Parts: sequence; structure tokens; C-alpha cells
Amino acid sequence: MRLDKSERLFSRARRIIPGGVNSPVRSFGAVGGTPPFIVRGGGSRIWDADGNEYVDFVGSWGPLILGHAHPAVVEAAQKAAADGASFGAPTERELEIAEMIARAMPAMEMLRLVNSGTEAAMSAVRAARAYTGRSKIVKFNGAYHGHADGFLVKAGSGAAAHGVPTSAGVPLGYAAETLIAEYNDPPSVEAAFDANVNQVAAVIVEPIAGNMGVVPPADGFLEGLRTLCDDNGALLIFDEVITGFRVARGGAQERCGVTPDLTCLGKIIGGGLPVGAYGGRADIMRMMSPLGPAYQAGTLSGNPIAVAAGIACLRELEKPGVYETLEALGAQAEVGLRAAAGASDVPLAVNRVGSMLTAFFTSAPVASWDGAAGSDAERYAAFFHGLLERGVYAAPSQFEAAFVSLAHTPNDLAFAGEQARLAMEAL
Ligand code: KE4
Repeated sequence: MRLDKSERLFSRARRIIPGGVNSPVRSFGAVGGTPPFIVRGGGSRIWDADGNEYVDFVGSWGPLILGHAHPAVVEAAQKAAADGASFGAPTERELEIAEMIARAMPAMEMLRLVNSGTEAAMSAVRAARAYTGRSKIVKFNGAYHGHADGFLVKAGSGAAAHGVPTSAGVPLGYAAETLIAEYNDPPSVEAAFDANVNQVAAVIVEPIAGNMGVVPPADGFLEGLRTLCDDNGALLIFDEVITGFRVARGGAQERCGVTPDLTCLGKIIGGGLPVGAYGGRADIMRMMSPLGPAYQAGTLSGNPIAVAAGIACLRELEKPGVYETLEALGAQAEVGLRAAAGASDVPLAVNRVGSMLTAFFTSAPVASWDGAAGSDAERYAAFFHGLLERGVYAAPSQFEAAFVSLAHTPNDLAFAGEQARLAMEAL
């Protein structure tokens, strides 16, 4: 596989953009090698600057649940662009997507659109702090909620992959307001509350962890968080930036039956364009300006083109059977990975919820950050490159989720499974 043009582009990019990328995990720092510069996507495929074709299981890290360049999304964005890119004034589309989101997630009685998952999570935490008058938050080791200062303490995703779970540049005072608990470990959450009585504004959790790789909640874990928050006067925030509209139309909160006080969304609700949202109980959201004293704003929040793409995407997800299809495709992907590992006797743990999954190179079950961190990341890197050379584009980090879209076909998955078998054989 030739990457000459990508190598030239990467070399040029590194002269002006830190690491040559606009988001660290794209740099392949966790797996080594040169990241292909992508020129086009269509359906389940992407093509790079050297003409290499890949079946894509990253899907821009989750937004492209319909696949690349879905006609409805493309047409909606083109039409919106022709009417003007942005007005900095209210538009009907923003109201339409807000109502669509609230229909899917009734716990979002009131919500606001922003431009990214980071903005959604940081704004939700600000709303919780404003509502409770408290300053501390509890997050989980290995969880990632975007790059706002207070979240970059033992963070997952690219922060974990690049060995900076607690980022430089975050003042100790900020970090001190962030308490760390262990995912799927209720006593660690209780301990955080007991050591900070009446100081915790909120617990923020990825209800199905995606940023340590996929780690589902243990039975009763989310219910336990709900009870602990209620018993301690704290709010429960579900960061559903990945899981919202991914694992069900109503996200993880629909699947698990636990109702958060606030929800963060991103990725899928923009259909590949920059849209985030946060919302929840109306009495909490009324803290937000211009109604209340907590300020949050954004020049391009609710951007007409991005929202038009998001509406088109969500409309496709309202069609009957889409989540059954995603479940079937996700299951086929899982079976393919397990068969590939079995054929080469490679120890592998596969965690999957619907169409999001992760293959961990470990023989032990992965139910926490420690489990994920105990995986053989070097072996993952070798597997990743074995797949890439064979035309399969997986997540370039052990601590990420892979995604199957509605554009993937059973043949795509059979192809990927065979390449996984060959890549495992070569390990
Ligand atoms: P953004 O600011 O990147 O749109 O969203 C931040 C965020 C918040 N919450 C969760 C659960 C998330 O997964 C994310 C972002 N996810 C990563 C990949 N796991 C984005 C990829 C990247 O950083 O380039």
C-alpha cells in the first residue's frame, strides 16, 4: 500500500499544525505510521490521497451512522448553504431539531444547541454548578468528555492514548474540582461523595463508555449512580455524545431505563457537521442565560447548514428497523472479530453495544479502565496496521470505539472479518 502523497502532505502539515492534525488522535500517535490523508467518503468507504480504498469503521468517530455522503444529508446541507451559511439569529430549523431530539429523549425537557461535544459537556457542568451552587464534579477514570479544562483529569480517548490523561495547562485549582472515580465501581463513587459532603454538583458519566474502548455499564451501575446522586443532592449528567442516537434512538438512557438530570449530545445529531447539544430538566436549564444567571453562548450555535444536515440524519434514523439493522451488522462485526482471534488463538476480549464495539487484546474481560489499560496496545497497533494494509480502516487507538453504519453491508463485514483473520494470523 503506497502512502507517498499522504507522507508528503503529513510532512508539510507538521510544519504548521501541531502534529500535523487538528485533533491528536488522528495523528496515529498511538499506533505509529503515517495517517492517510482522506480525500473522499461514500457509503461505508473512504479513499485517501494515494487512491487507497478502505472500509471505514471510524465514521469520523461516530457521527456517520448513515455512512459517508448520504444523499439526504448532502442535499439538505447544499440547500441550506444556498440560503446563507449563518445569520446569528433564530431560525425554524433549530426549533425543529430541538423538538426532534426532545421527542427521542424526553428527559431533555429543554435543550440548547452548541458546536461540539466539548461545548455540550462543559455547558452541562456549568448548568449543574449554577443549579446546585456546588463546584466539584465526579468523572470516571478513562472517560472523555471533551477538552474543557476540568475534564482533562485522567481522561480517556486521545488523552489516554497519548499518555497525558491529566493535561498540562490545566491549573491545579481547576483539576482540584474534578474528583475521579472508577467506572463500574460504585464504592469509588460513594467514597468521592463521602469525602466531599455537600460539595459535588454532578456526576458526569458516559453511560456506555466509549473512550476507554467500549465498556458497557455493569448491571445496576447506572441505577446506583442515580441513587447516589439523589441521596447526595447532586445531579446526574449522561454524556451521550457517542451513544445518543447510536445505541438507540433515545440513546443509552432509553436502553438502560435510567433518567439523567442533564444529557450531552454531539456527533450523530450533526450528521457529520458541527452540532452539539445539552439539555435536561427545565428547572435546571432555566439557569442558563438569558433566563438565568449562568452564561453560555456561541456565534455559530445552531448553524443553519449543520442543523439541516442533522435534521436529515435524524429523519433517516426515525425510519422503522434502523436499529435492528445496526444491531445485526454490529453482531456480525463482533462474530468476525471473535472468529479471527479464534483462528489464530489470539487472546481477545470484544465489547459491543449495538453498532459500537472494541476489540481488546487481552484474555481478561474488560469492565473498567484498568481492564482496558491492561490490554496489549502494541499488539493492537500491529493489528490496526494489518487491517489498514488490507483496506480496513479501524480506530487508530486501543482506547476508542469502532462504529458500523447503516451503509455497511454484510459483504463489507465478511470482507473485514477475513482481513481481520489474516491480520491476526500475521501477528
Ligand atoms: P467533541 O468536542 O470532540 O465534538 O466531543 C467531545 C466528546 C465528548 N464526550 C464524548 C463521550 C466523546 O466521545 C467526545 C469526543 N470523542 C472523541 C473520540 N472518542 C473525538 C475524537 C477526537 O478527539 O478527535
